Amino acid sequence: NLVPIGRALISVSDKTGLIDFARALADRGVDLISTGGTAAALRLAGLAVRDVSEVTGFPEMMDGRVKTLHPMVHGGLLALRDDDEHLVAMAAHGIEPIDLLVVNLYPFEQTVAAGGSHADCVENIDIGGPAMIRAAAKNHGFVSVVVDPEDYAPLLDEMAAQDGATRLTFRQHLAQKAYGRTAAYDAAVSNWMAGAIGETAPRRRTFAGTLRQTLRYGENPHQAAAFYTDGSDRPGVATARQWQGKELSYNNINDTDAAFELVSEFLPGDGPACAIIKHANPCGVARGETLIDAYRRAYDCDRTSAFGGIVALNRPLDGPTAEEITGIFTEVVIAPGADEAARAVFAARKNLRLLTTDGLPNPRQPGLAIRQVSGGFLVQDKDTGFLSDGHLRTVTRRTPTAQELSDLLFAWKVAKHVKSNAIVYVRDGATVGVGAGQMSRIDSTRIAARKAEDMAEALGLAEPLTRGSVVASDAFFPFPDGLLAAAEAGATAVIQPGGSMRDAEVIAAADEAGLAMVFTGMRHFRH
Ligand code: 93A
Repeated sequence: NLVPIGRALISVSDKTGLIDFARALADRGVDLISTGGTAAALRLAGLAVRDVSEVTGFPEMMDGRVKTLHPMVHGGLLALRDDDEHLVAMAAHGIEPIDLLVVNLYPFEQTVAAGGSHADCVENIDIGGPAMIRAAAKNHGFVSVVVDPEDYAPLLDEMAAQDGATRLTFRQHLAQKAYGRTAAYDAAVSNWMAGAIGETAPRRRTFAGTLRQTLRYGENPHQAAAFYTDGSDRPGVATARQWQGKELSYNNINDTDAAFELVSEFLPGDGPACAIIKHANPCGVARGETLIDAYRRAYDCDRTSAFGGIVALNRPLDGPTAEEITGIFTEVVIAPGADEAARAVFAARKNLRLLTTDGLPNPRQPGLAIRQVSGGFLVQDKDTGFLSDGHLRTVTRRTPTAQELSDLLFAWKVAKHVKSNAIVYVRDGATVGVGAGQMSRIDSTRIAARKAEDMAEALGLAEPLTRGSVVASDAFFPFPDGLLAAAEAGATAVIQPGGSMRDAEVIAAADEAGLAMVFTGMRHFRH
């Protein structure tokens, strides 16, 4: 199954590493064929190369739309070298075997990401490249196909070890990767077209990603895992720069994403904000006069859970906040930047992972949320539901005060990012109790209140911080009991979607307890 490489067709848009690679092939005596731009680059570097037009007997035409789509190319890629009929056909038509195909495609994804015009995007849909890649990959019994400059060095190593040839297993791995690339490419084209024709609903979507990194393990050490990007270039964990610390784990990536998406609900105009996440749920979220103030107030919601947490900030990390964060063990810090003083503080903490992004993701930008079930995928629009106080309807006799209203809106934003059933108590722009992921709403209400009691004890306060707080519920209270439990914990105002069969009972209970309650008419389930 060893196949020596005698001839290579190289046609690449991304010319990274091209010259060194092609020179190494030429030094091994490999005959080089190339398309226009690639051939020009190789010649400029002093390498001998034949134009593909010489091989096909046709000029590249129609703005390059037709350059390699020819039987002289595809015959050379597809012919079975051990099939007599194929060999006869090759001889009859003067088709030379191509043993190595090196292609990377027109930069379609980059053109879309850069906001290219419709015509530009269309012109960057590569046709000849994928056709050759698929042909070469099909014929992996004889042909090696390289679609990624990162595979140049491994291919040269393989050739060095195999005396200028490649083994079948090596070619199989290349072919498997090649089909993944063409699938992801066509998925990007299809999804761009969906947007272009206004088909934005989660119907008719194609799913494929590009491997960003393999992970040491998944949620548990016995699970293998990897991280794929979807090419959307949204500021976040997929595009962040990691300055220091160990490689991110599967759970780190999941939690960092949850943290950053949550803190991004607080636009820079809302002032500094901080979210601390554990197991994909917030254990503290706060606004502050300064960033360090926001961090301290978020930390004070649940100091126990914050240990080993993920910290996300809505503005660049500064030195004093960095110093404060190092007071406890933290897994990851993510922020839209970090100044030199902050980086110097963290440099002494080798294990702390620092990630920075170019700005915050826009929480209202539409997108898809995908989850797997056995046998399929569930796809829905991302929850970009957004509320302003204009949407609120006061349903109780008492109207919330301005301070209560501000805290209610804060609590609502946080509740959107808490696993259901979600209950969030907030006081003065900081969470003071979070109840997450319970199967009954009343349990979430009680757990959040009890955690606030524990914190009051730890901080040496006379009473829990839920006294004089407001509370948000991600979905309606089905019975008055949850609402009454919140009132008992000291909440004075409530925000919830409303819409229960028993709304009238719940409203009456609120009036009885002197609570102000607003309905949002919108639910934020998150499972
Ligand atoms: O326009 S194409 O779809 N038609 C083709 O026949 C064709 N053959 C190769 N694009 C085609 N290619 C692509 O050209 C390759 O996939 C590669 O990305 C690019 C290299 O062009 P150049 O060598 O002129 O820079």
